[in-house]
Amino acid sequence: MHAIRTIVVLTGAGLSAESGLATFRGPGGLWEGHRVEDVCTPEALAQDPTLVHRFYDMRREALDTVRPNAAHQALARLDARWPGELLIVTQNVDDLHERAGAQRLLHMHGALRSALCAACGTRMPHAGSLPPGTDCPSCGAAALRPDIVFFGEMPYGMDRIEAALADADLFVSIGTSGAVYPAAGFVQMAAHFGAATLELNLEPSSGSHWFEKSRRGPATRLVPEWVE
Ligand code: BJW
Repeated sequence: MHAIRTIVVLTGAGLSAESGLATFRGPGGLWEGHRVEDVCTPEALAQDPTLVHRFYDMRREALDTVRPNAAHQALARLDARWPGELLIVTQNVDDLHERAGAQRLLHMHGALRSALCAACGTRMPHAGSLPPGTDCPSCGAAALRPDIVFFGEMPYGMDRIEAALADADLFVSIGTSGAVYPAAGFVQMAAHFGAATLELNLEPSSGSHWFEKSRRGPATRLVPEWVE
C-alpha cells in the first residue's frame, strides 16, 4: 500500500452526541413525535413553516449550551498538523467543528447559524430565531429559511467532495448511521478509487461491511486514539 497523503473524513451526529446534541435515529431521535424525515422536507416547510422554523430555532438555541468534545478537538489537531490534503466533510449542522478550530471543513447539509433566501439563493450568517416571512437583506423577498439541506435537495459541495474522494488515500467515517445518501455512498466511491477505509462508530452502521476496518466505541475515545 502506498503512503497516505490525502485524507477525507466524514462526520455525523454521533460525533456531537457526547457534547449533548441528540442523534437522529437513536433514542431521543424523535422531536415532538415527528421523525426527521417528516420535518426536513421542502413539503413540510411549505405546509407548516412555523413547525419547521421552530424545530431549527430550538436546535440553534441549543448550540449555546454545548461545547466541542475531545473528538472535535482531535480532528482540529489533525487539520492543523496534517501536511497533506485533508477535507472534513460534516453532515452536522452544528458549529462544533469550527469552534474546535477545524478549517478544512465542508458542511454538506448546511448550517444552523446560516440562513438561505429561498428567492435569490443567497446564504448568510444568522444568529437567533428565524421567524417565517423574514425579509432577505439581499433581494428583499420575505423568503429567508433555515440554511439546511432537506430530503430531496442537493447537498452542498458535491463536486468538491467527489473530487476529494477520487483523490483520497484514506477515507474515515465517524459517528454516522449510513442511513442517508449521498453521504452513505462515499465509502464505496472512495474504495472504488483505491482509498483505504476506516469506520469509527458506536455501533455497526448500515454500511459497515463496506469498510476495510471498523472500530467500535465512543467518538471521544476512538478519534483521539486514531489521530495521535
Ligand atoms: C456514536 C456515538 C458516539 C452515537 N460516538 N458514534 C431511497 C434510496 C436511497 C436514497 C434515497 C431514497 N429515497 C430518497 C433518497 C435520498 C435521500 C435519502 O438518503 N433518504 C434516506 C432516508 C433513504 N437523500 C436526500 O434526499 C439527500 N439529497 C439527495 O439525495 O439529493 C440528490 C442527489 C443525487 C445524487 C448525488 C447527490 C445528491 C439530502 C439529504 C439531507 C439530509 N438532511 C438531514 C437533516 C438536515 C440536517 C439537520 O437538520 O440536522 O441531515 S437528515 C439527518 O440525517 C441529518 C443528518 O446529517 C443525516 C445523517 O444522520 P447521521 O449523522 O448519520 O445521524 P444518525 O442519528 O442517523 O446516526 C448517528 C450514528 O452515530 C449512529 O450510527 C450511532 O451508533 C452513532 N453514535 N453516539 C460514536 N458517542
